[in-house]
Amino acid sequence: MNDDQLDFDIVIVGAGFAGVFQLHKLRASGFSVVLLEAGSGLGGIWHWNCYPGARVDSHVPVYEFSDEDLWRDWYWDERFPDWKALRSYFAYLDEKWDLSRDIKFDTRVTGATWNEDGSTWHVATDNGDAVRCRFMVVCTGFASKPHIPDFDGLDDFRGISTHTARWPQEGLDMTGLRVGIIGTGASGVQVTQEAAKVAASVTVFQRTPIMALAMQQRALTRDEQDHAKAGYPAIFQTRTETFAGFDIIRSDHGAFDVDDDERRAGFERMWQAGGFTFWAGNYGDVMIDEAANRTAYDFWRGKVHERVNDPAVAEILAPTEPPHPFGVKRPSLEQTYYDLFNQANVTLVDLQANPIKRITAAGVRTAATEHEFDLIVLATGFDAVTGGLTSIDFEGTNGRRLKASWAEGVHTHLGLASVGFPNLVYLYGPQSPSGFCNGPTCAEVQGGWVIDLLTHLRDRGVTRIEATQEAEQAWSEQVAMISEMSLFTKADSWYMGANIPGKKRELLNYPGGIPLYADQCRTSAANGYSGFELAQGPTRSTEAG
Ligand code: NA7
Repeated sequence: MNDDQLDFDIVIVGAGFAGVFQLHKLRASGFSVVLLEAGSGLGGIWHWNCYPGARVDSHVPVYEFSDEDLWRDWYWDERFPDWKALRSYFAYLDEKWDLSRDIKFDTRVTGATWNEDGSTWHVATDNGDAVRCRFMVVCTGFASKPHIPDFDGLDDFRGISTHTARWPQEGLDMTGLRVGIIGTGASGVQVTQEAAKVAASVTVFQRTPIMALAMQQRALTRDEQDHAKAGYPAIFQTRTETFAGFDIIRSDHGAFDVDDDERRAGFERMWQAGGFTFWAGNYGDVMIDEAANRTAYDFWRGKVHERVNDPAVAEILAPTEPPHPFGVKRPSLEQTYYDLFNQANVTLVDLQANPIKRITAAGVRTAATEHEFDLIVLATGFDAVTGGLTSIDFEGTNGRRLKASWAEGVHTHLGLASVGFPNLVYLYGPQSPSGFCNGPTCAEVQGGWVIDLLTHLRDRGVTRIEATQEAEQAWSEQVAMISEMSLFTKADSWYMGANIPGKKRELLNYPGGIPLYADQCRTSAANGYSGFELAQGPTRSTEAG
């Protein structure tokens, strides 16, 4: 390779929904593209997540691509598919879109350096491969960096300990084991439901109660899916018109527009619909008005208390006073979670009353006692939204580092690009709707915009694009302004970066919803990509293209 040549027009990082969509579309548009993926297979988080019970909280058919050529012949077995079904879906995508031929697996991008003279990125990987490209599209998702708390003594534990996202790919049988599960987010709830079926004992360590909603899981037949497919185009359209990219419409009514009986009946209908309906389809003011929010909380609490026999345990799971408003920390979906606490082999430890002191050789020592385990499951979440990006050592203009640049808080334009990092776009990143948005919706809405952008630049011979300082500032102000109007700031959540010690507390995602977000992306494009500086630089050719 000589200095005038690039290896590829575009390097994509990550083979989850966002990355494979980019690969498929960019290749079809004639770009030379390679996708670098740290894992050994497709799927992003669904490559890593294989703990028992791992499944998506989005219902069929919203968690798949809208391309009819895909969904026409694809069938799911359950309304909320598990990780095995999702891996099969990615295998199907590979077959239909012939993805793997342009993917380098087991290749973790460790750093990338901007070369101003050539308007190129030089990408470094952990296996020594280096790649030179014009543009980078980083699709590392919001949950690619597991968070393992700094517990004293974690290395002393003589049993097995694993983070949910690093569950052994060959499997780990919990039958007959004494299992400790730390964390009660979506992963903790799911793994607890499976552990309770087979383990000798399950001890759940809860720091903050999860407001888990009824999944209302059920099997799906091929016939009913064939019948439903006539409505898929409308569902996929609706997905782009709702706040969170689902086909669930929030009510036009406020919680107090109706009387108590009618409100309860409304809540019950949402509950029976299952999934995120009670969250995304609730009364219009539930996410912005604390009194309205409290009515939803109290209904949810009543549902939990109906199922848990011991009132003291029920009170820990669903306290009289909410730890934070309902829905401002991500709810999980559950099937049997609350019933399990009636089983003799399941114990709940309230870490508020009884914090973890240290991990010992035998298990977990809290202020009150030592619990002995064969397996400790760390369902402790992720350095969400930014962790995947800041784990890569991006060096932009004048030696600027992305991680350092965001140390005092994130700043982006459209949640897609940052000053000092030309020709670099990231999908599902900070200040985009990502954390609030159904994955495939975001992959298509944001991803489609990126494909149009890259095509526009190529067609006009533009070799350098960078967000402007003014645009970045305006976007950050907009995110801050909308978040002040919401209740999101009232919880210590990964939405707020508050789950990681030392991370700046701020709303990490765009809280204005998909339609408003997409509108502003479209306006920028219609104005020749306002908020970005476009320049024609030196011409380079690719070896591949
Ligand atoms: P989450 O939702 O971030 O949950 C992590 C859980 O781990 C949560 O209950 C935390 O309690 C708990 N946690 C984290 N650190 C500690 C320490 N140090 N001690 C005790 N407990 C701790 O991660 P998930 O993997 O469940 O889900 C991530 C996303 O994936 C989810 O939102 C979906 O979008 C899919 P806390 O609530 O912080 O008190």
